[in-house]
Amino acid sequence: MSPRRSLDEALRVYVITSADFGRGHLEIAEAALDAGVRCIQFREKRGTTREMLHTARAVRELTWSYDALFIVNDRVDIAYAADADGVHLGKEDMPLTIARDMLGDAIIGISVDDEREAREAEEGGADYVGAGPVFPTGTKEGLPEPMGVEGIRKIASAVRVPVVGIGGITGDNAPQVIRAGATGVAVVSYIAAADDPREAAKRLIKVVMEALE
Ligand code: TZP
Ligand code: MG
Repeated sequence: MSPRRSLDEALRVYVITSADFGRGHLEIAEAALDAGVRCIQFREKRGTTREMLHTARAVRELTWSYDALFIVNDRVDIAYAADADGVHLGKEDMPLTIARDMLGDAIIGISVDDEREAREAEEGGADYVGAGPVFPTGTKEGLPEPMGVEGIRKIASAVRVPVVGIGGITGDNAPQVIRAGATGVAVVSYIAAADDPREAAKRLIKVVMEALE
């Protein structure tokens, strides 16, 4: 399998852990991995660096045991120290070129709002782009207006790197995001706040795979 193809496949259902919904990072990651998810992002904005590193390492170990990718949100230092496969960066985080110098050939994902930003990220060497919010979401504050599936369609036709849709994605609307050209969907609350996170992840995988057929 080419590296590109295996990244595409790992990104189909991309589960982001968050401790904001009453469950811990490990519990969320384990439910998702057990359901068949192949890419976990550790997203934690609170606590000390030591605490973050401790939890990130535990999630890293778990992802290894499932042969899944492990990506750290925002923090290049934590990604490096936890031996992550990569990092996901937004506009307020380490610039892409510097992160690339620091992390070598690790996976670097960049958040983008539109086609112009997506092209810039691709030209700068991003491995994938995260595009959103696709739909309204309460999970993150200060976001621009939802881009809808049309926003995904425009971004996916502007770049060759994988496009991962994010924001308000559920088992009901994920197929539209995939059919608009996204390689995969990234979710926080659909898994972290689910009654049964494992079942939610299984459902998401199922509908995404069906939408690709
Ligand atoms: N970036 C854009 S939307 C978003 C982030 C981190 C939140 C996604 O969370 P949810 O719960 O899947 O809508
Ligand atoms: Mg960020």
